Parts: sequence; structure tokens; C-alpha cells
Amino acid sequence: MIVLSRLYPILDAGCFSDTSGLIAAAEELAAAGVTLIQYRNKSGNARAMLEQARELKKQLGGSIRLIMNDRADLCLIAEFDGVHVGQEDLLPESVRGIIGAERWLGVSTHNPEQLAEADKTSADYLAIGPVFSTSSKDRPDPVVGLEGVRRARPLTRKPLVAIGGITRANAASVIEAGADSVAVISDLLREPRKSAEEFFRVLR
Ligand code: TZP
Ligand code: MG
Repeated sequence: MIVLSRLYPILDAGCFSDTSGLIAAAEELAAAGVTLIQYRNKSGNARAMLEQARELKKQLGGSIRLIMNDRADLCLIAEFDGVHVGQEDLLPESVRGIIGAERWLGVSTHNPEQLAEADKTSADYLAIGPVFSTSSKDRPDPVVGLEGVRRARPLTRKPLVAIGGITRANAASVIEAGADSVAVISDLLREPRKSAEEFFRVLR
């Protein structure tokens, strides 16, 4: 069983004007003590994605576990440490076949049925959300609320990541509801280091 850090920042390429901005944010997060980052890029441009991913790996690969959103192929080429897939990506077992036993595999779910299904797979951790409303995802699934986290908790013994609208102000309540970790995009953007340090303070 893996041990997940309480804070799971997601760097969404769409939130940065260029690669250096994204790398600078990652470095600030690392300075705050972040040990796990997901790289997310919904532009559909695989070449650009690989280039950024390689830069992240080059600058931070030694200190941070890097997880690739959606793409098992790019995880391998960029030598990332894992892949995170959703309900419309490759099935977890297909991804596992590509990345092997050692790299981490995360699976997003949006309701108890999906969570119970994902629990039967070789996923290392499961995500549930959106917990609160979010503007970081196109066409998000319905909000599950803290109640959705509470209902998810007994359905799996795998580490549970809550995602969607999580901020320094509500993160403690999400952990209280049963999550092991919180995945965050927007509330880390403005001042990544300061914000991550504040997350760690409320999550401990
Ligand atoms: N999946 C469910 S909600 C979400 C994703 C990728 C976006 C989370 O971003 P934010 O800004 O922390 O709400
Ligand atoms: Mg996906």
C-alpha cells in the first residue's frame, strides 16, 4: 500500500502562460515541502505535453514524485512516477499493463458505484469528486459534497484523494470526512509556496 502525502497539487498547463511559469510554480511547491505533483494538460497537444513533462522531470524529478494525467505513454517517455486516469481514459488494468507494477496508478471516480468498481482494480489510490464546485474542469460531474467523501470512505481501503473546489479554508473538513489527501489546482496558483505551507498547516 502506498503512502499518500496529505497535499496533492495538480499543475494544470492551462493555468500557466509558459513552461517556465509552470516550473517556477513546481519549484515553489517543492520549497514548501510538496513531494507529489500531478501534471495535467488538456490541450491535446502530445508533443507540447511531453516537452513540458520532460522539463518538469529534469528540474524536479529528484525531489518530487511526478504523476502524469491521462497519458500512460507520456508517463513512460518522460520517466514519470505514475499515471492518473479518469472514467473516459484507458481502463486501469490497461494502464497497469503499460506502466508496470512499480509506478503509481490513480483513478478518478465521481460516485459510489464508480468507486467500488475502481476499488477492484490494481489502482494504488482512488480519487472522489468534485467535492465542491470547481471552475478548473470542463463539464465537471455533479458535486458530491463532504457527504460524498463520507460515503466513499468505507468503500475502499486504498488511499482516498478528494478533489474539486478544495481550499485552505475547507481542506480540514475534507480530511475530517475521510479523505487521506486533497488534490488542488486553483488554491495553489497565486502564491504556490505560501499556499502550500498553509495547506500543510491546516492538514496536520
Ligand atoms: N477533477 C475533478 S474536480 C477537478 C478535477 C481535475 C478540478 C480541481 O481543481 P480545483 O481548482 O482545485 O477545484
Ligand atoms: Mg483523464
